[in-house]
Amino acid sequence: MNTPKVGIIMGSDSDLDIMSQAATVLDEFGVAYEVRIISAHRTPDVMDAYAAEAKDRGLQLIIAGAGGSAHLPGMTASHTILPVIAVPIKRENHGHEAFWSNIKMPPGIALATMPENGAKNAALLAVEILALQDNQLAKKYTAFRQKQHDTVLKVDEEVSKDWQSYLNRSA
Ligand code: RP5
Repeated sequence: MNTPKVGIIMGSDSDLDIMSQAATVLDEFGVAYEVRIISAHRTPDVMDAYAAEAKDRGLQLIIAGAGGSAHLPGMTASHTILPVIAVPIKRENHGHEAFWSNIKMPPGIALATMPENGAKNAALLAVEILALQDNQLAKKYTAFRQKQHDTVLKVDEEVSKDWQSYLNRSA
């Protein structure tokens, strides 16, 4: 098993359905990661130790997801010099409190806040950062971007020819 480069952490197992999307993306790119449930308010001691030891254990960055007042991403960032990417968790019965909590990180501690439930983009940003020093990963990521590009061209070709047929076929 490769040493994890990315730590995917979240405040509760109730976040796992969303945060697992980051793990799936990292799997696609062959990036080693670990997944942990670490709560800023229920296990603050574990959060402190995890963040403080992360770099020495070989992690290169952390993706942190939390809902509610969502302290986990910002507090984790304050205990490590690794880049921390925040995923504000938003459920239907939530407001936008987690997003605002994360995006409003005061100056001095950087936190890269994604859109609400943006676990996939969190993983893509992680890949971009890791690819700066990993040519193989950079090639895979470039191929991924090219594939997305080509998919849009193909869809555009079909829609521009006959959008009604396209719409009916997709329905
Ligand atoms: C946050 O509170 C967690 O990140 C989760 O999004 C939310 C609710 O947690 P549970 O009550 O479902 O454990 O700390």
